[in-house]
Amino acid sequence: MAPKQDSIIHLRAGSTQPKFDNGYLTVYSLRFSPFSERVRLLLNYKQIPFNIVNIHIRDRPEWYYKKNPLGKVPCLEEPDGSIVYESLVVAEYIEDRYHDQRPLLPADPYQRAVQKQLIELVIGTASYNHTVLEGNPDAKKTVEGGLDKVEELLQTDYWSGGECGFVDLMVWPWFERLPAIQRIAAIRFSPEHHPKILAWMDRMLTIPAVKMTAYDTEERLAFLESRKAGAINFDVGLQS
Ligand SMILES: N[C@@H](CCC(=O)N[C@@H](CS)C(=O)NCC(=O)O)C(=O)O
Repeated sequence: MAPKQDSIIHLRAGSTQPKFDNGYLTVYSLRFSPFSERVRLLLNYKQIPFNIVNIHIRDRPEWYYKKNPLGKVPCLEEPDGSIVYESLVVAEYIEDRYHDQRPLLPADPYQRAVQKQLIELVIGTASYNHTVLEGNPDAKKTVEGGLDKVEELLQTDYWSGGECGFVDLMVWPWFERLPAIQRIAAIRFSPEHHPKILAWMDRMLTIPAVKMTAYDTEERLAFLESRKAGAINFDVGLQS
């Protein structure tokens, strides 16, 4: 099982803002949120240490709006209190700020734009609706159709080309959860229909940062089951 980096439950309204004096970045996050996972994965990939503060997005601490006025996660805080929010803005900021630590994005503005638009294309194509968990046949059809289109789009070993790059890390969280979704919703996602996606996923799972950021499948299943049952539990597997 992957080492747990976040062991404290999601903070709610009325909670006190945690303070850290270790000089690390702080990521305000939500477990099982693909947007939050993007940021944690990139930081792990670049081997940048960080604190995690889990935020309960259905009962947010009042102080959280001072971090991100939109109230969404993820959000990144520098030790000097500077804030960056929106997952792709945060990721590009990390990439630029820590460019020497395993650079991922090309310097050329056009090539950079190409990588960023590919992220939008892949995520936009692999569309997903949570009602698939409840057996909504239209949602299931849409997810399966999206995966078929993504399979056609993938032409290289990695989305970014011959090696794992920025696009791979930014789209990974949406794919990591597919095996668990498949177990609940019986979506068609198989080596027969999606050999390229599955081979890419196998390659991704050999990358240490991907492995250490990944969730335990049983925990993810328990989270998805709680969502399906209408009693969402972000704190599956965490201590209070
Ligand atoms: N565009 C945002 C989306 C982030 C987002 O929607 N996060 C969800 C958690 S997965 C959230 O905070 N939802 C709470 C809300 O929308 O009020 C990003 O890329 O960071």
